[in-house]
Amino acid sequence: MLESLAEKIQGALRKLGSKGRLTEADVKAALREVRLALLEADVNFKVVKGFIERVREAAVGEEVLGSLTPAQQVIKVVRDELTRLLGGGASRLTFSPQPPTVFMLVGLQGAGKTTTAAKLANLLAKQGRRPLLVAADIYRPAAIKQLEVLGTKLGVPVFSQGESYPVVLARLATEKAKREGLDPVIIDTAGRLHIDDEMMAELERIKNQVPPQETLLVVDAMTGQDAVNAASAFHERLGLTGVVMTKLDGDARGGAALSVREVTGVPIKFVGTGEGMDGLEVFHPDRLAARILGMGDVLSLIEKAQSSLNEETARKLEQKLRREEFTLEDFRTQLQEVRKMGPLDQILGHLPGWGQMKKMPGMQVDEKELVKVDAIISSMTAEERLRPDIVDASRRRRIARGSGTTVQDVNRLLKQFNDTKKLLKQLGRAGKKGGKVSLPLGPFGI
Ligand SMILES: Nc1nc2c(ncn2[C@@H]2O[C@H](COP(=O)(O)OP(=O)(O)OP(=O)(O)O)[C@@H](O)[C@H]2O)c(=O)[nH]1
Ligand SMILES: [Mg+2]
Repeated sequence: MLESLAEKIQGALRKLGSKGRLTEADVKAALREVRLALLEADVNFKVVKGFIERVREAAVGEEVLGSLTPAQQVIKVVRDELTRLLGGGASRLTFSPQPPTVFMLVGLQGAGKTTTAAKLANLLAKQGRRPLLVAADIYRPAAIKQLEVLGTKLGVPVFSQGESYPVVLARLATEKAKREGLDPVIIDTAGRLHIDDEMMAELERIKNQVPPQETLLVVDAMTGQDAVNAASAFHERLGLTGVVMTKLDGDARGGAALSVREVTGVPIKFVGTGEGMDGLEVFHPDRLAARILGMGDVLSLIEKAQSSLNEETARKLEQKLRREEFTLEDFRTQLQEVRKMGPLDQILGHLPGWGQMKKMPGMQVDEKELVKVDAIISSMTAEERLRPDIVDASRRRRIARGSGTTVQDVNRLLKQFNDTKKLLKQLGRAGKKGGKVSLPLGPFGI
């Protein structure tokens, strides 16, 4: 996510770290590079100007320059300002005190409305709600079908009525939801290539008829400042309550994500991080800021793990860890669970310093490795899986032959297993201390 921007900003700030005392000129030089990085990432130039101004003011204050760890202080200032720019704290969805709550998704063609509607339903269903999806994009029959397919896959009901007017459809859907205790109602609307009056007028009519608790604009992060312009236009006409920034998993430069809140005042509430139904995350400005600065986003990683890990499996795993009975069989189950979370590279992207780490030799993530691991564990006897310490040299040779791998592969797996065991033990211990996991926070050590 926003890798190139992150790399450049980290590069600029790392230079400060190599100096003892900082002068005002050092700070200015670093900020010039940060400014360039932001502009290259297509952040709105006014936003960049204001941002750099605020950071400069805070960073050349006497406290920073005179302090013992001036580089860290500057990084902290940048992090705080970046967090503020991105909206401060996380902005949650509002639910109506009188159900059903209605969320309306709007946006330009191909931004990801239909996918986001389904992902949102999935997320809320996992939290125990009973959403109803509404196919209000009646202009393309394929659009209704698309939502129905996704709904069926997720086991979420989809309300559609062929070509009934969207306004009528929205009303009927809300009535149905009320009758059947479904909540929230998530309306997927039609997109247009450009902002046109007809589309806005229809969305306004739906809005007045229902009215929704949240009018969420779905924008494609890959479209840069166009996304910000679209947000301004939609907000002016409809009064948006939130933005969903999709396709941040791709090579979006970040300009849209970093500008939209400051330009429109509308908070980003969710980010889309993949085409799959789990690719939607609550947006946390502080965490994205930390990630851009290479401090990692361990909290999001843990949340993702928690929502993907089967609760029962997680509980069992924890018990085993506590009793120190974690075996290779568990290791394999855990690997399978991890694979459910999504592409490995994306998962690891949450880790502090991963951007740097993955360039190091031997750190490339290879999904094929996981298949090998599976084969190796399958070639072990039940006893060996329970007690890997009995796997001596001759057993290693047998296992390698049986799994079509090499002894080195088997050695590596056993080492990984031991490392994981250690890491999990640490996490388990930290988890018990009020849920705060204290991992080293990245290359700057803040
Ligand atoms: N990589 C990635 N792809 C996404 C994401 N969100 C949506 N997409 C993809 O973007 C494409 C368009 O998504 P749709 O949900 O159909 O977009 P839409 O806004 O409903 O489009 P229209 O109904 O034509 O206006 C699809 O191929 C989705 O899989 C995301 O967060 N990441
Ligand atoms: Mg659609």
